[in-house]
Amino acid sequence: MPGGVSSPVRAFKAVGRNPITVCSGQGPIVTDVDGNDYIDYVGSYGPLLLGHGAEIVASALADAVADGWTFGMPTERETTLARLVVEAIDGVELVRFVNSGTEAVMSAIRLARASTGKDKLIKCTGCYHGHADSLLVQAGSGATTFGTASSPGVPRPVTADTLLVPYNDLAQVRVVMEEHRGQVAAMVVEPIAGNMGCVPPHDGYLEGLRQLCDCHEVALIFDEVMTGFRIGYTGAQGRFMVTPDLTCFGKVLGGGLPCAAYGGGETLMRQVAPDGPVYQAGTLSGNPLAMAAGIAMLRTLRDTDAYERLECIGAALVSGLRKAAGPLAVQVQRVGSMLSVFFSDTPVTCYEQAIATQTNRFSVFFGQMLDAGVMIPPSPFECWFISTTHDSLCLERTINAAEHAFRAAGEVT
Ligand code: KE4
Repeated sequence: MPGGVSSPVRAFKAVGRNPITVCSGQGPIVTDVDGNDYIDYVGSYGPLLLGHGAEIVASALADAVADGWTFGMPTERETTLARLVVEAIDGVELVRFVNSGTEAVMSAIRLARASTGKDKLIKCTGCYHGHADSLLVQAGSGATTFGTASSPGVPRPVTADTLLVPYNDLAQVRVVMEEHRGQVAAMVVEPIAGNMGCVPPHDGYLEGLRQLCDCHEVALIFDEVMTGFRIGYTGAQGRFMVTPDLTCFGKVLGGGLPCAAYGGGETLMRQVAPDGPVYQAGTLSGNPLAMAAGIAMLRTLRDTDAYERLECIGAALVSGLRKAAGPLAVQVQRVGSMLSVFFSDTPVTCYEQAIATQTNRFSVFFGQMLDAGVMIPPSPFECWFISTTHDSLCLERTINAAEHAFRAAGEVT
């Protein structure tokens, strides 16, 4: 396997350490093949809001396995999960399941282009929407980690229609829409950026995007693969009360199984095959195991105080980290149960500022935390993910480890 991994960020190249090979996880803890335990803030990069091995998900999976795990035909579990999504998200009347966030965003963009009859796409530098060709331009997440502005192998004509704007910069979106008036099909955005580190939207940013898209007849696509069902049951669009034309989901939606989706209003979604001409398909889309895990996850999130608990844990962790950093120039930025630590003396509001932070200090911080048994994502451009199982003992150990790790990082100039 290239890099010995199935996804680049797992190779730990950005932090100069050998990757950890995990053999099991339970609650907030993962155990590696050498028997070392770590408090886990990677959380599979987002899905595990209920921690590793959540009993309610495990038993739903066992039931689904007993029924058979793939048919290539509709199943009741698909309809049940689809109904949960439609009931949770105001802007979604119909939803199509796919197997990854990449597929969800790629398909939503195809639908937006088909329905508007226009080709150009606006994305923000530093926002990551999966590895579809047209989106690997100044992408965030692993692509930033590798400093790959846009991956080789992507033909120039494919990215010629992708227009870039800085995150949190409404004026630049206005300029680009004016410059390409009548040509822009869609703007895709992470409503809370999580792939340049955690960067919240400025007040009014999302509302401004909604207005600009309405004025220019551009489809607004919220990529909620990371935020959907993580920062609240109604996602970022519910928290900020801005309704996009299309929403992409992933991660939490499948409870840790390969599952993603895109959805929107009926008129738009009825253009998707077989109702309409916009083709998109997938052998294992809507597979019963992922549906079962997703149903268990969403019902738990809907019916319990999970989000309140996550908010308390997140607030306690952030205040502990800020205290542990002492006088060191550090920004701890959080929305709900996703956060990140930047070595910077000013808040990070866009990609250009994120890549200007002291990433060398981050690498030292990462290594010290790892050696202390705390696994944070191996990149300053990823988010830490909290679960409902991260208890006060976890927080105490994390903050103690951070005190030493910040001190060591502070010695790096
Ligand atoms: P996947 O194709 O990896 O399922 O989803 C792509 C994607 C789309 N949109 C957003 C907002 C995302 O965060 C992602 C994937 N996130 C990264 C973590 N930052 C996945 C981790 C990895 O690449 O291994």
